Amino acid sequence: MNKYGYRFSFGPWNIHEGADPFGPPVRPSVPFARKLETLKDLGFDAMQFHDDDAVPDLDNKTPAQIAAEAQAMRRLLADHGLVAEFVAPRLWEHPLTIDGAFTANDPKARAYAIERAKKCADIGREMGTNLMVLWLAREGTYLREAKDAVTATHRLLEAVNALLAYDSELRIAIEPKPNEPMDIAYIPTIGHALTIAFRADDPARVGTLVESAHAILAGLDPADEMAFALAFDKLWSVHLNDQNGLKFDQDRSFGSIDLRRAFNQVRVLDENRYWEKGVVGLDVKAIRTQPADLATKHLRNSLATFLRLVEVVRGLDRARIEELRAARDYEELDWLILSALMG
Ligand code: GLO
Ligand code: MG
Repeated sequence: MNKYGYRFSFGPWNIHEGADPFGPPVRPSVPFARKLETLKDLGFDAMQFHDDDAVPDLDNKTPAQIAAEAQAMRRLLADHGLVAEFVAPRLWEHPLTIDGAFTANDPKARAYAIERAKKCADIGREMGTNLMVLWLAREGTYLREAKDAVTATHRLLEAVNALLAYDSELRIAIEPKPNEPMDIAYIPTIGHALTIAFRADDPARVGTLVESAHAILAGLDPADEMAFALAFDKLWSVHLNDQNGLKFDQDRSFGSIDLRRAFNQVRVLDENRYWEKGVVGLDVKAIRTQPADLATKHLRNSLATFLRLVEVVRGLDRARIEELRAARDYEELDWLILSALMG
């Protein structure tokens, strides 16, 4: 933890091999143990997990094996003074989930998805976290007519309810994303996620995770998406990163494209005491050209940018801002913010 009280996390997928849809990996795989060392060395506090990051090949393991491996992972983290922030079911790689998991037309696929997510809840419990993140990767369509969108929406709500009923301690944070891999996803924004949350059987146990790039891809401002969730005490995690326009999900270093947009995310988080509510997750990836031995700087930069922006936010002249708001002198307010950012 740093002097501001924030805790930081990233996932094993944030140190990656650099493959893209048109080219193979360009960096060797980094063993999990080294990723853990890097996390610690860079000053992070927690690791984010997919279920199979913690228990590889879990579909072919017994409940006892799954529990034993999850416990071993918890001990490994504890040996490094670390914890798991959340565990997320990876519902987008199995052949059964080609056309969706909870919203697939095929009942076998839907049953698999629920069973897999229950196993993920078991893993979380063994690893000492009750937070499950649902990134609903394949819950959408390439072709509008392929699924009934009303039925699909109800199926998502039913899946959330099934998980809440399965584990009475479980908390679910829905991570919206408007597209990729699907053409159009069913839960594209925080408003969609919150509707599911408030209609769930136990609304107190369903919240959200806002990822900067996902909000930008939806044509929205990530700071306002965060603020909307914060207004209802529903921002339980964030995936900070950056995104250069409406194209593929880039997961660029936080603040590296639009510093003002990053500043406003930090401002909203800091003004609402986010450090008391959740972990600052970074979902960033090194650009493909970065040599292997230098491919952790995106994490270092993103964390440092966040902390520098906390300093900027806390150094703002609040009384002056109120004066400028009252006078509607937004050009002067603009200059105040720009001057703070330029140092
Ligand atoms: C992809 C998502 C993905 C999730 C992760 C945790 O676009 O951002 O990285 O955050 O799988 O659920
Ligand atoms: Mg994410």
